[in-house]
Amino acid sequence: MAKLSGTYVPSTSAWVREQVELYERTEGREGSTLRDTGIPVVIVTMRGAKSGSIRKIALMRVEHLGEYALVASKGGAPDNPDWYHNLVEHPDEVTVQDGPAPFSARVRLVDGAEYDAWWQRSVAVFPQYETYKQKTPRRIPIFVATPTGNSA
Ligand code: F42
Repeated sequence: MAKLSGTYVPSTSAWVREQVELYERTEGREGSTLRDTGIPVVIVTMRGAKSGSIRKIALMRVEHLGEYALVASKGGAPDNPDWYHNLVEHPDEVTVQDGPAPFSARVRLVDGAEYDAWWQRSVAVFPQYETYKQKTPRRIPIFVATPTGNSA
């Protein structure tokens, strides 16, 4: 099972912290959807850009041919989520959990036609992303997480 070393500092957002905890404790049997929408989520673990601590978030599960889109929507807020900076700073220190155990991944920001393709896939999973897009002048960044194969 892939694991990042360091001190875990939970999100300051209670509903997220609790979902992460439930998902991990039950190996994805519980806490695996966004509230009662029935839409699946994944758990992303990363290294903090400033603290160097271990940070965890839940994101909508947007998977295609083994890769995952990590959509930095933050509900259409004017600013990027804090975790955006973590992935920019430490793209190789990421795990994704989509089921019983996390796997190591490398993330990259996507642009151009690749961005458009992943945006379509993301909206197909979670149409609310389109509403978020209308809410903010910010272009919502998308990282793509590619498994690195060492699920140690
Ligand atoms: N958020 C999305 O953006 N997209 C989604 O698709 C999504 C789906 C989703 C599904 C279920 C669920 O429970 C939550 C979901 N969320 C989704 C919310 C997501 O999990 C995050 O909570 C949200 O995107 C906000 O992320 P955030 O990183 O801004 O979290 C804040 C609340 C936070 O915890 N801030 C911490 C704090 O102390 O204020 C700092 C976190 C951090 O990473 N700090 C870095 C560090 O070094 O430790 C520094 C970061 C920097 O600014 O350099």
